[in-house]
Amino acid sequence: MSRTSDLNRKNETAAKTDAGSLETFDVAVVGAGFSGLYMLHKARRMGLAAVAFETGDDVGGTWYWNRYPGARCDVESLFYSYSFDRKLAEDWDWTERYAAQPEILEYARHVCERYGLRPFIRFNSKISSVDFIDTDDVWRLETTSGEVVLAQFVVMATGPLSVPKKPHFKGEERFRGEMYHTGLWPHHDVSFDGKRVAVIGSGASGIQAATAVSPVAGSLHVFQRGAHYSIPAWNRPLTDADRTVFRENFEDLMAKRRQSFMGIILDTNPATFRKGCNLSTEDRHAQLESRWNHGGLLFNMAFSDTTLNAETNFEIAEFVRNKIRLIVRDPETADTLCSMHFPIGTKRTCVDTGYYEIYNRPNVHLVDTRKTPVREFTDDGLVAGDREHAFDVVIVATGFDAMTGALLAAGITGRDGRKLADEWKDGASTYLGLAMSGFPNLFTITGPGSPSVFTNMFASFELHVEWIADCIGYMRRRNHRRIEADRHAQDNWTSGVTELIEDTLYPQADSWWIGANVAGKPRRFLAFTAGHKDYSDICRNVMDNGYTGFNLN
Ligand code: N01
Repeated sequence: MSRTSDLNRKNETAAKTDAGSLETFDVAVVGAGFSGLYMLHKARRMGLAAVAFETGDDVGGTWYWNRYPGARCDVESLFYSYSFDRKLAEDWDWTERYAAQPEILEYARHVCERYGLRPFIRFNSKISSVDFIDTDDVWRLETTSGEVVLAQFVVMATGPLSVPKKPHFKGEERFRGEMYHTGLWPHHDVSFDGKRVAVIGSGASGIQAATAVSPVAGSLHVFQRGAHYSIPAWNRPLTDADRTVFRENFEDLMAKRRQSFMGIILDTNPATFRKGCNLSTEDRHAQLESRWNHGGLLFNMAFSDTTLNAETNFEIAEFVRNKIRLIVRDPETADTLCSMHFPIGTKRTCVDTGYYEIYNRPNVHLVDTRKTPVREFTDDGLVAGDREHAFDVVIVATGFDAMTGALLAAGITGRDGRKLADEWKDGASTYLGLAMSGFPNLFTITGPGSPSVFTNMFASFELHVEWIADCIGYMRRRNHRRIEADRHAQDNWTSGVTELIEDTLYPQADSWWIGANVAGKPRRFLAFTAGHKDYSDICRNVMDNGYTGFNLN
């Protein structure tokens, strides 16, 4: 749409606003995943007129869309939960150490019903434009079906991993079998029984899907472009005793989560959390062995210099490669699984439930697409290198346009006709990952420049929701109509986020954290890496000092 017709439409809306003909809210929340649900609940508890828009026909966000076989969380369920209501924790029984997607989706539904949120969510409502009307200090939101509402505040709860990245493979239209992206998995049952199955991609989604499908598929080919590091989850059922200990210590544990580096409780006491380079080889090995046996994401936190010191990092990576070689019997397959091209921890480490073990099954094959790239699809399958493979089902697990994809897709235009897409053409820039200069009264939950995907998302988004709610409350009490990030504060924040990784190993990886997985996306690190606690302290200071770095009118 041209700038002139944009302005005409806005003027028309302004006139309608005067006439009071459009529904008007205090707060419009975009997205009804876990962060959107909490934002909606919080706003309603404050007595605000709030509404949420959700593309899907149910709540759950990422857990609504990513319903592929094997999907489960990589943060322990007890902590991958809300902390704002002890009674909610008392009434909900997680069944496994790492919950599977159906249970997590059920938790989202339970929360939605428990707090009576469903009537305030508009389902099947994808937001296509979000425009600021300067004259009225109000946002105009429009859905793809033409519904229009106005809101004083907009909260983008669109999630950092919600826009699937699906490459177009030459000839894929010809393929007569079934093809599904993990991030857009269908709602009907997909059978793999005895079928010839391919998985393209070996990040967290590909690893989980391949593991789940391997025992039932007739044959499974995993097409691996880049090898990823994966650590065992050692998933197990939770016992009554686990849940009782958690509930009895709920406040203390959740306070520790808030004070932690990753939103996951971790011993960062300098006496025990030490640099690997200061330890003996034996001590390093003992520490790694103990972390491996504990499993999960905390493996990378064995030492405080994992992503700072190349030698420490190499030793950790070698430890993982040696474990893979012990598990996988075929040496050539093990070599391919060990051919990582980046330091461990500089792409999100995967957490698995028997992934490497699947390669000992006779029906499972690994194809190294660095040697034999996927060239094209055929009627019956695909050609990799010179070889044609026939498949009944192809699972595409090629990731997401992370952190910025959903925000840009919402078509956000701020004051003076500024388009977010133009503002971010050289890379995303925010203040605190929460707000942007030129976009008054619009907040981004776990936006680029916040710890977000570097942490347990529940800890991250609870912090943001509570900060946003406090800010709106503050504005109401003081009769402020507008809050907007100061340009200078935003520039400083964005360069600070970049500086944090300058002396680290992160720039060595072509990760989605840095935007490298999407062709043409500006390469800029998209998360704050100094930890959840430091970040929370900064946000609190900003608030306690009357919203420093923001302009309030
Ligand atoms: O995506 P990815 P994901 N041709 O980008 C390959 C979260 N998550 O959906 O490594 C062939 O990590 C690509 O190859 P390479 C979690 O934060 C969490 O798996 O770029 N291959 C890679 O192997 C995670 O980090 C859970 O060389 C292509 C894979 O596809 C994030 O989501 C579960 C290709 C993409 O890996 C993303 O994970 C699942 C192409 N054209 C996801 N393009 C939990 O456990 C890409 N690839 C909670």
